[in-house]
Amino acid sequence: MKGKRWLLLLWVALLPLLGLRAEGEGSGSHGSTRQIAEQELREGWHGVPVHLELKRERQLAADGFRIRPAADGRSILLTSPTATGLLYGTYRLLALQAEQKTVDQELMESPAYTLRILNHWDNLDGTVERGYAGRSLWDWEHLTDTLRADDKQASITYKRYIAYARANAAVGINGTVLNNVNASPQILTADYLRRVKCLADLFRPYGLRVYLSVNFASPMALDGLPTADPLHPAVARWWKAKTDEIYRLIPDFGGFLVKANSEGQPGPCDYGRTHVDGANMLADVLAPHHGIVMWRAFVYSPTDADRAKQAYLEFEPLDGQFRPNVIVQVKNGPIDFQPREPYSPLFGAMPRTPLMVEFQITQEYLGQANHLVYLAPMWKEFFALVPPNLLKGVAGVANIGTDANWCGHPFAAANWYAFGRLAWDPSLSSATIADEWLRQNFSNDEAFVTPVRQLMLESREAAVDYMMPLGLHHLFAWGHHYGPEPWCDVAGARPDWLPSYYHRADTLGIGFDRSRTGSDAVEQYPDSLALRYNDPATCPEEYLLWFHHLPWSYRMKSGRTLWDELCRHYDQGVRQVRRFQQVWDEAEPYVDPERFADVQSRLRIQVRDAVWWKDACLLYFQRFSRRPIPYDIERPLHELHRLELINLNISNFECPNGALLDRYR
Ligand code: BDP
Repeated sequence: MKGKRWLLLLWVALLPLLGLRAEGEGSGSHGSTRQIAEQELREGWHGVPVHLELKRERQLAADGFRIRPAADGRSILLTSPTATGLLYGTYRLLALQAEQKTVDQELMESPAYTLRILNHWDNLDGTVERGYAGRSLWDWEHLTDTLRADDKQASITYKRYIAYARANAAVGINGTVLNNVNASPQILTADYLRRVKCLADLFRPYGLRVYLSVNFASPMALDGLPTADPLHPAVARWWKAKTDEIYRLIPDFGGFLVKANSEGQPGPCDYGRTHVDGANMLADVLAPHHGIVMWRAFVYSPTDADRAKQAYLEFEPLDGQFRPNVIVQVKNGPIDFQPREPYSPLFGAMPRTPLMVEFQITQEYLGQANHLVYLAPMWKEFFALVPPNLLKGVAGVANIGTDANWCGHPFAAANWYAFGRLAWDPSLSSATIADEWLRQNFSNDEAFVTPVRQLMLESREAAVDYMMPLGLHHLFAWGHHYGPEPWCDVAGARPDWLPSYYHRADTLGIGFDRSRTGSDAVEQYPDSLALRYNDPATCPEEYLLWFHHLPWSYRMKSGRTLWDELCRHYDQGVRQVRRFQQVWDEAEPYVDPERFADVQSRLRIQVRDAVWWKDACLLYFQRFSRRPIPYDIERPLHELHRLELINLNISNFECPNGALLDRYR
């Protein structure tokens, strides 16, 4: 931790810092939440007096709020049915002030979802799975029963917890799953639960509820039960006792997130039971406490079935069988957080089951902390096809760590922000959210905001273009998923862990045939979409190679061949990030030197990586297409055989992209 810069670099930095609070103040009464709102206004609000009032109103959902300027303009009335709503309204006022917007009209907001939850993939040893921003925020060692303000380390982390809760409240996030879905049973020991309670107490006044990921085999691992069969009475008894123990410590505990029978995790299917059996058993022990189970649908097994079809095949038949407090949590796409996927067909296919979408905020497949990729457009693409009211809640895999700027790349915090804003109101546009974030974090100067907002809006499409355009997916390197490895072949690996399973390039063409005559994944979509996706002539080109295997000579809408079009997309991606460099360099007068240099340096890496992606993919696919790269686009800079040697898992490799390796480690 370098000084306290981490506090200064987030959007809430515009708000004055809270001091260290007295122990025990996180007791969760409405009073303390309200006091925080009042203190925030006292310290950060420069306008006319704001009066806070707790008040039920038919038009407002629980944590909604109404902001009403008095007719004479001399005061503002902020009302909400809950103290948390008052706090949200307070942060909205402060945000408007930071964006230099006047509060001269009534403003009424209610959250679209009651579940707006971050999923931390944090391990108990302090590492973060797919985390690119330092270590886990949770300093388990110092999280003892009382957080002592005189203990230096404890006080640093204490302030960070408060800043974290505050940042979440500022964008309306109201839940946090503290630990990795690949869960260690240890989290449920009495010792860890006491520490979890500390966090829950700190977060409560900010309206932030704590949840835990649980390992389905915990009864065996922790107490030596011979089985974790959900229908075995001793197992259900164990979970009931454990759940009661949790609620004695944390009366408003949110519930469990479960990854079961997925990628080697234990689950009910190990005992011939179903996901319903497992989820309902947990739901029953949580129900008396009003807790929920978020049961993940990220499942795929080494069968012959197309991996993109598997979650649907396993879960759709279970519709209507889950308890009301089970929510099936489904990744936005059918495979795994790729730069672009069509939506998962499970949405819409389980009308009698509450569903949550799981987005990935951390950029596992999008250049990690090195690439500037603003994710709101990707999530909006999902909401354009999946009506927001079909969902019960929204979860996002967090990108937050102990790095001085919280999220690694200075612009990655925009994705945390955008996640919260869209979970609050999925109808907000990507541009509005980018605009808010830039104004709150950098400058209100139009000369800065307009071009940088445009850069952000284009950044996701640029990444798709230089990584895997036209519906290509999973061309990533083995394990770390950073760079390109379309050739990757690991002896003995499951086929669906290898890029060739997905791109299927051969001398005839490229792409995965998921049409009716192929794996028939199209059949899982509603009829109108299935029809559209099934025919290459009507399939949106951005999904073309997701649904079709087509000849290299296939004519695209542009009149070009598929091969030429592919080359152009890669080239376009590279040219766009070069343009981003220019935009950023021109923004120098509006940005502090430290953040300016940081973003500048990461953009240089991004451009080099984009060239790396383009060369690796085009030179590799050229082996099959046997066609020239169109002569009017930039020639490859690398030799394919050298790119094939890159292995970021090997420390002494001489990489053509030295900076990348420095950053990566
Ligand atoms: C994949 C990640 C892996 C996660 C898994 C999951 O590579 O680390 O454990 O998803 O979501 O994207 O369970």
